[in-house]
Amino acid sequence: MSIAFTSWPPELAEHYRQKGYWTDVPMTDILTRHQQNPTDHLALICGERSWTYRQLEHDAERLAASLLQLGVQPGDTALVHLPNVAEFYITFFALMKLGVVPVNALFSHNQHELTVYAEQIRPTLAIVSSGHHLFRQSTFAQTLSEQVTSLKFCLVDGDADFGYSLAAAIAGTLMPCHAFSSQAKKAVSWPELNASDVAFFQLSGGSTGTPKLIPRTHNDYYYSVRASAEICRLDSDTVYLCALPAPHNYTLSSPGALGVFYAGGTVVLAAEPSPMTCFPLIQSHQITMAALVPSAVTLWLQAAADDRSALSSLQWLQVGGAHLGESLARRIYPKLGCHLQQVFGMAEGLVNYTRFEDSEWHVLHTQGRPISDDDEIRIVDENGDDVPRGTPGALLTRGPYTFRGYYNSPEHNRVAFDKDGFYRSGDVVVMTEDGYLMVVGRDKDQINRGGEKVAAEEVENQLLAVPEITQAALVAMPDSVMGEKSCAFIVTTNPKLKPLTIRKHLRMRGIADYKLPDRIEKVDALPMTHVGKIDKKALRQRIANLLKKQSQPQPEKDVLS
Ligand code: J2J
Repeated sequence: MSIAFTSWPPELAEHYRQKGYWTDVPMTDILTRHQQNPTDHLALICGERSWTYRQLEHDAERLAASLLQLGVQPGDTALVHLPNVAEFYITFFALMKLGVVPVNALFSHNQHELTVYAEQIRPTLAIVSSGHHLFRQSTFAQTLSEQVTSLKFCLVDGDADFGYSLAAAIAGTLMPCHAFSSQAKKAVSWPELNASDVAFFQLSGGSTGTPKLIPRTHNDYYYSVRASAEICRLDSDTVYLCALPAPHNYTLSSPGALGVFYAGGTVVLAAEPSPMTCFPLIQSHQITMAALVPSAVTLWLQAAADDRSALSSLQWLQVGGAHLGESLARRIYPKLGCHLQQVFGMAEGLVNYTRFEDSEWHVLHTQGRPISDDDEIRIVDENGDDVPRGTPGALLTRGPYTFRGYYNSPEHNRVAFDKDGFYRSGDVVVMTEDGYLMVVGRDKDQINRGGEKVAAEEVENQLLAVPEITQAALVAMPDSVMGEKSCAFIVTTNPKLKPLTIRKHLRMRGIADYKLPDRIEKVDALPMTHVGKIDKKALRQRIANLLKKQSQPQPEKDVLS
């Protein structure tokens, strides 16, 4: 059984097929297409371990076979929670082969997010890591399976005294059965996949109380991957550093690891994007391309000022996920010695790139132009009327790889899309005369914390669940490294309530650390707009002014007073 989701209208689907965007080939092809190559190229490096394309496919097959043995079935769903390790991709391809549809949670996600995702997709299977504090013992897995009764199997990467061993499942030694002997292996037949079906759920950065899931089909996602690989000119010589979270849409598909696998290049995994972790990897694996968020670029520039000799192989640095200031952009080529490519994308679909042949002006000042000629862009004013080029407006889009509805969210979908199926991205952009986009603001209630998206309402709900907090509003405040951090304004019945206590409460409620308010301001009342909504613009202004005042040198005290 396939997952029910809102698909494209038949006439658009037909158009996307005719244009060759949708090829009706499932994404398993990304690996299988390399299996007959006479040279078995290196696909993946993770620490001391590496995989060729044949080894990667072989491991994915073995894991898929183990899962079949366990009783996992096509059409089931899975909750995956793995860090940047090779097993993430092995799992991704194994599940795809089986027609099992995963949510790949970020490793920074905590019990709140995992529970919310599991409640939405009702998974049969969880694949987790004992490297995360939630899965060091069985307690949380147990609680989750009691709460979400569909959950039957848990596979654990790393040492654990519960569940099945992921390593054993990949090695084909999970159970003393015959299915994994070479003879029996031939008997395993994979289900026929329909490329119009949902391949996996992508995560929305969101602005709502509950994190939303984005169904991505084989057809639409594979198109974005192939087109991205082409735009970024990937080939078998590409050595790509994946240092941001592997499940993120950016590092998965823009062109990301899938783009690199499609092109036959090599993906090198890093645990996180600090220069201390990444520079030695760049040097030792002669990495040619990396993807960063602007806050990490700042750290790379600082480190490279001392010594950039490790970066000599790096040709292209992609920067996206959050606003890249022009002055930072300007320093990339002279200080890191590599070219900049700006990327403006979203897990919901639309991705824009500056192109290699673009002028310096476009690369420094714009966030690129869409992947596809059939990415339809509308930029509108508050009445929904199109604005002329050069004028800021809200970005709406539809196209061959932009989704048509959040999973199981009919009410939210009514506001997230216009009547013609255009997705309201929540970004405020300007389009140049020649069709490039500049992101100049946001009209969604979200904080972009160095590329990590925090939905204000989700955190506000958690704050309101803290005893003695009666009102809460989360807004963005400027930060020199992260671009933005979060500030919570709260009204409380207890004037002695400490930020530390509030954070402790939020931690206990199990929200991801990056969603914890960076600053908490107590106020007597929240300002309201004339239509009775919390005036977040006023709050943003208030915290920005306060920060400015605090950063100014205090006037020296008169020694006589
Ligand atoms: C300003 N804001 C940006 C940019 C994204 C490639 C790259 C990034 C994402 C991503 C992605 C921005 N300048 N260059 O999925 O495939 C903000 C916008 C956007 C939101 C989407 C990809 N690049 N943004 O960041 O789903 O506000 O995807 O709507 O996490 O990030 O966030 P997300």
